[in-house]
Amino acid sequence: MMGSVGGSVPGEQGLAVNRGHEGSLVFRCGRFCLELGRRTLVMGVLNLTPDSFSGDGIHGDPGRAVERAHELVEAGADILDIGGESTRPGSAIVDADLELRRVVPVLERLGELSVPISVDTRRAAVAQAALTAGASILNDISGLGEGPQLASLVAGAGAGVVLMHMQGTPQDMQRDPHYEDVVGQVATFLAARARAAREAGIGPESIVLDPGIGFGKTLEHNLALLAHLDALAEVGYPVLVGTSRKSFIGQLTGQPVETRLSGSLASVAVAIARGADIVRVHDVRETRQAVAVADAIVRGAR
Ligand code: HH2
Repeated sequence: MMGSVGGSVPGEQGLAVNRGHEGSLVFRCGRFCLELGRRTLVMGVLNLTPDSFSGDGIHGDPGRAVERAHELVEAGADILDIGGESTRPGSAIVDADLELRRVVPVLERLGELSVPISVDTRRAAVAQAALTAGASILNDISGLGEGPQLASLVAGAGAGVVLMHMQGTPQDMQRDPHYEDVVGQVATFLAARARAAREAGIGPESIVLDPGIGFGKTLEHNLALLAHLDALAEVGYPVLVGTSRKSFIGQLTGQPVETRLSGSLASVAVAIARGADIVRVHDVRETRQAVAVADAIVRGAR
């Protein structure tokens, strides 16, 4: 949590995004106001699933999940992202009841953490229960694309939202992803979703954009989005990137998911150099080290 924020700069289509002194921004989410810009924030992933692609899911043991949440905060997570549904390519669709049973008991046991918790869901029932149980951010891989209810929930709770781009659905998104201009199309889509979020009453300082690495994208699409992340930052909102252990790293290195840490750290460093404000990762402690070095070079942060 931070103190004062300063003036404002023009953002997408004349929207003003408040920026603090020395180019910093803020992300307002529930009772938290996170400072961005001076250093990169690390979002630690806590999957409450049996089938997450990274193999790190904790399933059916809320006590162990709470322990893991504390470990991630101890390792330096600035935000915890909790999800009860795997969205890896071809994953099984989970019904809202099951997702609720996975997520809510853990949130209730976590109580008031020192960092904001985000809930990774596309379902209004899950978002509502999670925001009531203590979550401060909705991380929506559909970019609030599954009906107007989600946006009103976020606005009503004063929560933050991560709007992610995805082409297709997790079930079919990797079949034949196609773009004329992936960077332009993703930026245009996210600008439109941010506009819709604001029209629904979500404040500009509560919106973060995410290109959705691996969500309906080929290797070339992912590389173009990371290389041109600055185009997304120009939309006028903070940018979050999730590259951790993803298959494009396997495609480039030949490594299986359990040994993609080095490749993941390289992608984090480049994402920071290209304008990422928040990185979503499984390996928080190791990422903090990469972020400290990248931030010192890119932002002059010590
Ligand atoms: N990636 C995953 C899930 N949620 N949310 C955002 N905003 N950005 C991402 O890149 C992103 C995300 C996939 O990673 P993971 O949660 O580890 O896998 P799974 O969906 O298989 O549980």
